[in-house]
Amino acid sequence: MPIVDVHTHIYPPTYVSLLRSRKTVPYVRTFADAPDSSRLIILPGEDDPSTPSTSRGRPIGPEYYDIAQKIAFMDQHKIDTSVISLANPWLDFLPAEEAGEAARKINDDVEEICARYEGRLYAFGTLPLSAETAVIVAEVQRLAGLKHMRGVIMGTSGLGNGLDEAALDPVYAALEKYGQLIFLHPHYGLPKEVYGPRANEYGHVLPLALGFPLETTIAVSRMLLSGVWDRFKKLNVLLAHSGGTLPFLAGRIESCLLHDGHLKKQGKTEHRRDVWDILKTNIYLDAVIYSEVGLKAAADASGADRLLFGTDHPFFPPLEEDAKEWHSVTANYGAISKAFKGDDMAAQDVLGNNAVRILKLHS
Ligand code: 5CU
Repeated sequence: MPIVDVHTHIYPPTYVSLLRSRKTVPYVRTFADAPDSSRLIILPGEDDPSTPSTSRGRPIGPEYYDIAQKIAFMDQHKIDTSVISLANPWLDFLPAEEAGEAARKINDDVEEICARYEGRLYAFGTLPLSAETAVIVAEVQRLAGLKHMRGVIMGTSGLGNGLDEAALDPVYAALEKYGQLIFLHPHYGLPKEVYGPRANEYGHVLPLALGFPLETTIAVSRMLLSGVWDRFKKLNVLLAHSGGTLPFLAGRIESCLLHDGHLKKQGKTEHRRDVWDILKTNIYLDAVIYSEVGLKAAADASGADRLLFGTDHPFFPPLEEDAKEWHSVTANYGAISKAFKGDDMAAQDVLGNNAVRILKLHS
């Protein structure tokens, strides 16, 4: 039975060079007080001058860009196949005139990396979302012809105003037409004020544990409310981190909608697909939630046949230098075996069969 990791990132060498050439977030650099260690600074506000340079962002080593390290990690954790994707913030920050060419170069690099490890690697491509719509649509079409591409990874900002912007419709139409799934992944989190004046004392816990999942939840809710899935009934989206908090909050979203007089007057509470229908028809959820409780909510909301194992490698490496196994991986394996205790078939499906079927791997 195959084990397939659908949530696993890479910064290909071309992208790392781009980050090394930059002076504002996102960038990679070394600081004078620690010249031997490069740091990857990507999240909004991560280079705040009040943070010592040696704890800004995260150390970046070859596990972020060297595919041999990804393969070694897969071997170590018994992962047969990985569907790799460029990590955040993708190409969101590039000026319009540079984005199209950068996307083609990075997608070609990733395609070539996959071809080197036939059968072990597939990928989600990257879209030049700051470019003109025609350039984005052309890249969607081009990706559909690349052997190892199985969809696209996207953040929540879309063309700049979020995923409920009508201007995205031609992109959604192209993704639907070419049968390409969106792997929706957070990056921007929540405004830093919500974390309070002591936020610096809590490291990355609040933005990563709560900001990321809430960002995803809000982005998907906006898609739902703006009727994206009423217009694009076959548009499929894989949500990172088991859907943020969507499985837990879907009932509340549906109830708030039904009780909204303003929406009712506009006829928006009827003649629409409800959240539960979309969760079971258009949405897939990764199994990167590290606990049985969250995983069971995801399975209840979308069905065990729509859940896909993931690791988030190379993020969350073990802090112990001699550790071989990554806690982030064993926690996700453990959650699957507990959530599907007594149902080996469902566990196998989540570990790999679902990904093979949904992403048409090995075909
Ligand atoms: O640790 C982090 O900042 C991240 C990140 O930026 N992206 C991701 O996918 N996981 C963790």
